[in-house]
Amino acid sequence: LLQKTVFMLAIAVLITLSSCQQPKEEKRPNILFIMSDDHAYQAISAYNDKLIETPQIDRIANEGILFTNASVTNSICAPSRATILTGKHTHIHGKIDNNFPFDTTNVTFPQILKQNGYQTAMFGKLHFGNNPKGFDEFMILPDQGDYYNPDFITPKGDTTIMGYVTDVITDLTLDWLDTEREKEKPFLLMYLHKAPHREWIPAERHYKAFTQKIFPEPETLFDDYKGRGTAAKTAEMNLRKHMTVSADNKIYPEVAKELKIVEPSEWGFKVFKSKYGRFTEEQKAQWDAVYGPINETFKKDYPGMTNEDYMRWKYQRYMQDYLACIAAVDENVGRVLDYLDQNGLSENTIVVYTSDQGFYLGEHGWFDKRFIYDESFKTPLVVRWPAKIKPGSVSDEMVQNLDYAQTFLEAAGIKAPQDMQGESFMPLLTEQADQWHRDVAYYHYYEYPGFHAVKRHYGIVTKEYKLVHFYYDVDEWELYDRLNDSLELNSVYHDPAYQDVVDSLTLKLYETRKYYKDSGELDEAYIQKYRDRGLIK
Ligand code: SGN
Ligand code: CA
Repeated sequence: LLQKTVFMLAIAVLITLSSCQQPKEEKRPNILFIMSDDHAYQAISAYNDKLIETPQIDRIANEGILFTNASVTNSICAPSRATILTGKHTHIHGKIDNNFPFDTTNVTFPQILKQNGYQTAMFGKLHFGNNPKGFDEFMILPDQGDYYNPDFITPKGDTTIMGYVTDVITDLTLDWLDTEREKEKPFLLMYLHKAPHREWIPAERHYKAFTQKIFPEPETLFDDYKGRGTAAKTAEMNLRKHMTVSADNKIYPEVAKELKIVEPSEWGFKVFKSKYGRFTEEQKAQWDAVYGPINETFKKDYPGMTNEDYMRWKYQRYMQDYLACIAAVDENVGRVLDYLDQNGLSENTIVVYTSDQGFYLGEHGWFDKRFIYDESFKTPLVVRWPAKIKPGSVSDEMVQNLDYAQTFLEAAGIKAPQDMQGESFMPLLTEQADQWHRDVAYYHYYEYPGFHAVKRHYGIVTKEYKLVHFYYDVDEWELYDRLNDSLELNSVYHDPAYQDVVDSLTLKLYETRKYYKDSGELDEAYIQKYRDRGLIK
């Protein structure tokens, strides 16, 4: 008996020792990456509640961390998405604009997670011109997708689902969680909204309330661009001049024609007809019931409107529909958060809410994005991970969409490939800000000539300054003092008082371009690609 007891004791000691030497492996987190399309941080109440309340997105911020200085490396859809997936700048992964397909020989973080035992799925907008790699399951919108009764591309073929796109993408996401999720594996779920992308068509349940609201105007609605360079003056994204009264502002083409309004082109009428044409008879009736009376009022008011009145009217129409789209996004985000709670998944799931870039909500008289100026350079970012992040945290560090790949890989305990160019922001999630190093964010925009005519430019942004070089058909520099001119109304590049800043930042820009392997030769090579495509001579 004694022998047996000693033997059992020895076994017990051995087991205890070995479990001490190898601490219990931490369970790898799930990742729920929620991204909407063109959602401005100005339209999230966790950032600012003057336009809309977004209680569900705010929940992520309140129970996690809010980043006040998150940005993108190139403020346009597909390039941003390619940067998110590869952890590389656009000049490296090659998806510099929305035009040509993504090069699928690039290695993406979902592929790496999948190889390491994650279950992976993607639902919603990708906009790559080809299918995503590294996903066990996907259902994506073709190109920009449609708001009503959207088509989807799936590995098994194409399909159309009746309903409102934001609800439909959420249904697909919840259905996957409920019926496809393999409970023994961690998951990466990319839940990607089309909303609130142009032409801002809300869900029927939000038509009425939002079309009756009046929203505060931004103080730069009537910006004359005096303190800026040529690019701001020639961009084609002015609400009055470039927003279409039909497709964008929902005036029937026949009403616009009767009033002799000349659209930016016949294209506005064409887009209206194709979008309206997708509605079922019932959806048309619901639309007409609310937008019909708006058309009637507009018919009466338009002849007496000054340019200024028309600008103001356009701003209100724009905000009413744009923000109504966000109301549906917010509600649906709430459905998914509730699912996580109800299924015991919240604690160890990293939930990210962000947008593929920022957006102008009438600031500087604009809509759209593309510029390095704040509203489009910055993007919303809130992250929740109860197992690690202290609730109610706020960070003003300059994280970028470049950083997700390395952040998620680190969270999953996987070493990131050497050639990824971002920096894991895990230290910022875990109160170790001293382990975070970026003091300069690099930016490069290419899609010119193109939609909205925003000139090619690159630049660097620090917490204090922004230095920008516009090139190709101009050679202009701008410098903004971010602390003293937060609206970015006056470039001080030529102000002698800033000469030292210009000198040191020019050097910093040169070093940053070198560090990220960008260069004048590469700029020239990408211009040549535009020539090869026949987009320029
Ligand atoms: C469409 C829009 C543009 C928008 C681009 C890119 N026009 O072409 O206003 O800038 O998409 O947007 S539309 O009348 O067809 O809606 S992105 O988010 O995909 O980059
Ligand atoms: Ca976008």
